Amino acid sequence: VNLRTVYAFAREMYPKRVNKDIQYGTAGFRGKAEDLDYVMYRMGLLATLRSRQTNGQVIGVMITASHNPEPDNGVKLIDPKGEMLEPRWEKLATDLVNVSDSELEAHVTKLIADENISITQSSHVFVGMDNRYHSPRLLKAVADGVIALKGCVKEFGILTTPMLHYLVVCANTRCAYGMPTEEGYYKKLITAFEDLRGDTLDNGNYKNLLLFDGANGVGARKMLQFLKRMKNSLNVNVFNSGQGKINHECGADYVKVQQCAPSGMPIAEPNTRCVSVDGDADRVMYFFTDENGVFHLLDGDRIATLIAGYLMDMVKECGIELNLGLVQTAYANGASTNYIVNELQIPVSCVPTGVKHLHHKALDYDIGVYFEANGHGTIVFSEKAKQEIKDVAENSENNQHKASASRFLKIIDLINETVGDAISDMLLVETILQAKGWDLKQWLATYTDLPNLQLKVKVQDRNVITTTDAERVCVTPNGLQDEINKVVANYKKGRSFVRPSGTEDVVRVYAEAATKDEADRLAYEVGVLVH
Ligand code: NG1
Ligand code: ZN
Repeated sequence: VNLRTVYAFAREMYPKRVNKDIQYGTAGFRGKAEDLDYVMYRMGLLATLRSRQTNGQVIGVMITASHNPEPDNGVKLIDPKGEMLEPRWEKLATDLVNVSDSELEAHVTKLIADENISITQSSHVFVGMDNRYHSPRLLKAVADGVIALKGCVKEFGILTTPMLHYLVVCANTRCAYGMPTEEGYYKKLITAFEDLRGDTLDNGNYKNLLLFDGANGVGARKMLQFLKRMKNSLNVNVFNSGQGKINHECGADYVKVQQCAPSGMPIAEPNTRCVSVDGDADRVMYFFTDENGVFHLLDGDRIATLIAGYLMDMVKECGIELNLGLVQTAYANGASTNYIVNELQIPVSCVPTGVKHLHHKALDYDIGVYFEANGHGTIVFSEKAKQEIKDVAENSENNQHKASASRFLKIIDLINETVGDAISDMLLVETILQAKGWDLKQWLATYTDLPNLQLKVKVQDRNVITTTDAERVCVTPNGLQDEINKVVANYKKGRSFVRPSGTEDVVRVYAEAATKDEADRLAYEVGVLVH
């Protein structure tokens, strides 16, 4: 590798025009698309080095700004096991992006030496992008970075984020998880779904009709690809399929934060099942409007409780014992946590915001279910769990156990264990609702959410706020937590916390209380304390 060429090329094609330092946050780098070319090129360099350091395993680079507005874009790296980039490398990413053009050469040389990277080791990078109009230009920048260091780059074009995670894992496990192709992904999920679904599509109150809000993002495109390959096993009407602006008044984040239906969808029959995904299809939300025109949201907490309860029953039906746990963040509605602990009697843990924390904690269980309230989550199974279920399916003399275990194996196949996957999660929810014969009203009746509100507060430096106890308690500024406690004490069922966002330059305030009015007031009062 001629390093001189790498930097001459960088300076000429991808100069760093931005002086402000940026940070590899909760979901990689995000910002205005026109400021990101040098970031992408440098992430191409970094992914190549990371691949070399992990003995040539495939590293993923996803170009997306998820639920952000159309002018934004971003980039996140995927580690060999399909997980988010290791924290130490997040720091290396931040440092690499912030050095000046003239420091770049010395910086990379030092990184190679510090990390003991063999420059002759082969290197493989998979790149995917969402459907923003500036994504192809940024994808080329990533590819140029990889090629500059003589790495191998495979461009997959438009993908959902979870598809890229799947592809990385398949490639690094020599196809044990599935075929590392887009077709392989569809085939794995569709085969499992259609086997589970059987021939009788309607069941009880469950009706085979779903309205799908694709957020004008990749989720819509890929859902249409699914439908082309499915045997009418799910009747899906796709809206916001790409004519409008990505995430504009639609998508999972809009529906969750605004607590209303997206635009771009027709007024359906009351109680029709509707679903929204976000711009890169790693989050999912269910909702419906009832006969009185009232909007109801079934969010990530509720999806988690539905899945956890169902899987717990499946474990029992297989006649085995596995420890199943649920992982949430502080944003989980208090009512959902109560329901999990008291009704489902499943252990629950709370971790800091960001999927990597949830995923990591979920691995502590035989079956770990994790979801953020915003609809991002999945289920992970230990090798032990998979083996035990397989044993029952193959060898049990109890026919009922055997049949349940076979069904369980298909459920596992339907789940994208590598990361939260809106379409895979949705197909799982559809499977469970169909099995129970439930409509959304019955699902909603399992518990009642506490009214809540999230606010964003602009401050000079959001990082003066530091937290502990899974972000539920403020450590600094001194005295802030005492003030929050005093305010919260005035509210029945009151709970509130503040933390600096990892993806936006704001402090987030969350509050819940017995009534909507009180939740709103509590949020504003705490917001004032932060200001
Ligand atoms: P920040 O900006 O750190 O709150 C947001 C979401 C996270 C996660 C990331 C990545 C909330 C409150 N926060 O993080 O859950 O999804 O974006 O997309 O929803
Ligand atoms: Zn997303």
